[in-house]
Amino acid sequence: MAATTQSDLRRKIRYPEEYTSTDRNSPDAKDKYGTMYSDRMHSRSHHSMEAYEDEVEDELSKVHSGIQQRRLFTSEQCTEIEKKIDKVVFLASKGFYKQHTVDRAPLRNKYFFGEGYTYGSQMARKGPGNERVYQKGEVDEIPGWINRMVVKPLIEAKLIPENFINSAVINDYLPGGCIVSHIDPPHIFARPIVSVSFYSDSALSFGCKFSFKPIRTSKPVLVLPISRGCVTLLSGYAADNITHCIRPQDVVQRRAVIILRKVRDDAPRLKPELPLEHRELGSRKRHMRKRSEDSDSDEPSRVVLPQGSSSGQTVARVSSKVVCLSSSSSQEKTKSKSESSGSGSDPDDEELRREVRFGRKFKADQT
Ligand SMILES: O=C(O)CCC(=O)C(=O)O
Repeated sequence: MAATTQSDLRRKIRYPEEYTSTDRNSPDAKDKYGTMYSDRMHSRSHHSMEAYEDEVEDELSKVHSGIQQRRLFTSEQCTEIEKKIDKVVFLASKGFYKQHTVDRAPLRNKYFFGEGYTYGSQMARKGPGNERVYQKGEVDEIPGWINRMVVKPLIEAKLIPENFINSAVINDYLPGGCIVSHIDPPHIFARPIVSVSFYSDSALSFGCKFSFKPIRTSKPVLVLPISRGCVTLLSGYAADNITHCIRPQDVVQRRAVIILRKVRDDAPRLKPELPLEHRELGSRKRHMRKRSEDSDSDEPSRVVLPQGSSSGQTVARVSSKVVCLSSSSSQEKTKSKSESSGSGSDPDDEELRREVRFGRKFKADQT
């Protein structure tokens, strides 16, 4: 899907004026989005062009070799899954998930299921390699519908092995929402990184630098269309040696993605939460630390790419995932009011129980 061939690329680098397509899904969609190559080309003398073309081709083919895409879900299936996502959003808005399940920001919310981890301004120690997985049970279980409606078809299509996925994250973006350039921490997540897109089409950009106030992005190495219902798998170079991001300009309508990953068995975990009697003090301390961390949240924590991974671009010392277009100090964490779901209980039943509880509470609030 959407892969530009090598000979296309060579011609395109040499004669960019021939490529004026505006169709996002055409092989020439990169012209519309604008990649870094057209800019770099203009500053090259003719004799260095050949070497440059080789360099470009080499990096692009390495990125492409780590990307697999499949249109797996029909529009009707997407609609059913989108209704389930709406339900998650509704339940979260009523405070029925655990604290670490929900991470809110003005233009994108995240819902962690199965496993959750610290990233961006939540990290006690910033920097790549310092991300930590929460203790088991600190986020809600993967809802039954995600396993049935999303994971199962991926297993049946032989895109992932059975029992591989133990973490599901829903990102829900409003127009202009984004995820800054990052590499999914390799000490936390096994490869491939699997994602399925919903509600609207967008684009995943590779090798792009963000700057803030106002938010801007440099031209990416590759802009990969990700359409509604499409599955994207990242592994190898595309997952480990080049960053990926969602640029604000590529979210023009509400969009959601379900990211399915395997948290490695040896992924480092945070220490268990303080015992209940110390929680109040502990959570106040956490809150205070977070606010002071947030004061520098314009300068997000950094991920350093392996050397030489960005084909001559100032090697992307790129931001790890942070909230875009606003300081994360305004993030409002939803405090869970739900009881913890008993281990081994069916997550769908738990979901239903929550709704019943909510219905009762709602009635009580009305009277
Ligand atoms: O929205 C997407 O498709 C990508 C999101 C992503 O890379 C992430 O949340 O780690």
